Amino acid sequence: MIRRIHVSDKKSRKQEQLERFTSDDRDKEMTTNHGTKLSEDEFSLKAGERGPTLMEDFHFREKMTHFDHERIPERAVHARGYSAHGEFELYESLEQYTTADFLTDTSKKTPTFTRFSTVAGSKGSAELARDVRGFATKFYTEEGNFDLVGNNMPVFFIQDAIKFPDLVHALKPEPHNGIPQAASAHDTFWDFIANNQESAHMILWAMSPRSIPRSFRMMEGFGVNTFRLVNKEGKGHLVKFHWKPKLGVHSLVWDEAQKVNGKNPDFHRADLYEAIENGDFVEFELGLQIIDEGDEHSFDFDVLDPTKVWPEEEVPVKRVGKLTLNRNVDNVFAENEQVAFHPGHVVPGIDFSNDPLLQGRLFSYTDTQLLRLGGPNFHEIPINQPVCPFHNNQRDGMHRMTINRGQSSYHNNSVADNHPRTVPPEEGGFEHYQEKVEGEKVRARSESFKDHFSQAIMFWNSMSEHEKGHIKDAISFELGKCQQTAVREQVVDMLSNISGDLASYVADNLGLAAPQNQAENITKTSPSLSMANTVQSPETRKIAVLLADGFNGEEVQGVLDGIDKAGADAEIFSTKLGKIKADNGDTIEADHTFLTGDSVLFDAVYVVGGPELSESYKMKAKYFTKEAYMHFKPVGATHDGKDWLEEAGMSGQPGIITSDDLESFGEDFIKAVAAHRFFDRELV
Ligand code: HDE
Repeated sequence: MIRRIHVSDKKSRKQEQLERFTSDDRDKEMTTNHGTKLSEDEFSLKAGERGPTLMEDFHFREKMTHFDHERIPERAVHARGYSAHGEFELYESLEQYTTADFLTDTSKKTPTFTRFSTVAGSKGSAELARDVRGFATKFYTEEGNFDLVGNNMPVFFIQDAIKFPDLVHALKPEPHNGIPQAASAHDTFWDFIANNQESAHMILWAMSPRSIPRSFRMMEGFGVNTFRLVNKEGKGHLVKFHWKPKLGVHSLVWDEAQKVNGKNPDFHRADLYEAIENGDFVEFELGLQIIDEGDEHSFDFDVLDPTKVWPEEEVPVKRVGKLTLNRNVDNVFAENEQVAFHPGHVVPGIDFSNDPLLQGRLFSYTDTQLLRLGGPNFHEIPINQPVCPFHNNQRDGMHRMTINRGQSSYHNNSVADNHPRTVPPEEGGFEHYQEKVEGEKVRARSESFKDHFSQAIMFWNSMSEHEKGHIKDAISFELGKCQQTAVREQVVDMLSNISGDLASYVADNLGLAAPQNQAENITKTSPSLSMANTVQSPETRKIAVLLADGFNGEEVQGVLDGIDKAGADAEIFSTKLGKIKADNGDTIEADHTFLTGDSVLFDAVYVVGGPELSESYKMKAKYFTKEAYMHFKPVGATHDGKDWLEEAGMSGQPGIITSDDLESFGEDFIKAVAAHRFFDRELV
């Protein structure tokens, strides 16, 4: 629900640039695309009022042709996404590691554009699919665009880019029937997993609660691939990029996620849009894990292997700056659809490693934009333009916008005094890192990439009981949707290399024999992998308040004030919209009815009720509350509400706050809201 519209008065360089391309139709006359004013826009030109439409109707032809060509191909993966503008501020200079100006000059605010996405579903699919989320940010630096094209999970399914088309074919709806949409719960995906066991670590992440985030604002982001920072002396450091959300990492539960998909398929985009419109700007800290190149071989995994994390306990994450998302897009097509990310968009001071997944990505992203955006000039689309000047001898092609003056479009030349000129590295020209590389030409996997299970076991060991339970049920669900027993059996066998407990649980759920393999006895843990110890905050949490005429006005006002002070949002539910009367004569406007809103769209419920409730009200309110309870959400109740909770057997359970002392009730309830969920609740 949007509370207030925030209008930012300070414009970034990117915003100023974009405004040169924006158009506002208010108070304007309607014309054709060629500027001819139009006197009529409802009727096509006909030979007689009841006659056929005439070919000469240029207005009709132009309007219809444009409409017929409005769609462009959706992204092959990450089709469903949503974006916001923002800015990046650096805490301290990183000149020890890099020359990139946005990572060395703390006085700069770098404009950014971030797009979050699901991976598997098509552009119109629901947002709470069990899926990885994309987290791609374009930094419009003064030295060119740097794109950090990451995900909300730090590892990937495969080690070599050549397998990406196979992975995506297996994940997407099956080709013979186009089912299922936006879901990995089907035979081909799990068949791929079982037959490509390098996916063992990632599949645990994908089955963990992280694949159904509460909000784009409550996920971590990871660059996944290993990059390189290069300093003034030309010295390189290997680096992994992280985003740490200010609001912590939080997820939904699966039953809830499935219902959200029906109740509000736009749940995540609406959440982001509304937060920004309300002035609740979204903050992530940029974190870097940095390894001296001399230490490249001192870990029990290969630092170039994208199926491995660098455990944060071994390589700490240095928080170096802050990203704030503070402006919604003006036009979803022009910005969110046309933005073209590319891990190869780097600036001097940032370079690549030989991570074989990254190497392949460096090819794929430009290639896909050529198809999707219709030609080689997509860098001229406003959202993609750098804020610094850009000149070269590339010319022409579909939809060229720039009008290049002059006779020469080649290098070297004498007719234009050899302009545009190249720039030596000391003056800011990009110089590739001079890494010594030699080897036989081979199609092979490095020996150091062959351990697929140690880190999967470490991940499993690091999960809280709730997370383990979530993973067990997620895999049981997904395999339960598979049709082929052989696929189920192969996956269970694979799981038994990670954990006997996990494999037996899933096997039992599927009616399969207990698996035979024995997981290696690895006890290593990495506590940072678990969401259990994340930041807890009530800020921007949505609380449903169930009211009916005659409610205790003074008490409710006190609780609502407390909710507001904590930075959370209360939204009022009743049987109909309009004013609800309190016992003291005050009134409050209902935001939702039980028809227009739903428990699954809220973080917590505050049950107040009223003295004279209809049976229908009671039934709906009880169902609403029970559902929140089953999803482990905090429920607060006073007066009549308390009695219902007791009747329904919910009282006394963790996260159920009931008290007649208003002050302690308010405090305890807000604490419970911040805690997010109470997984130790015994469900009745
Ligand atoms: Fe992508 N990926 N990817 N990917 N990826 C695309 O590019 C690709 C990978 C990621 O919001 C495509 O413009 C290959 C890892 C994000 O516009 C495509 C490989 C990570 C987005 C492509 C990978 C990502 C994409 C499709 C394996 C996390 C959405 C449309 C070698 C670090 C960007 C497009 C947006 C998009 C290729 C693996 C992140 C086809 C070949 C690992 C966030 O080019």
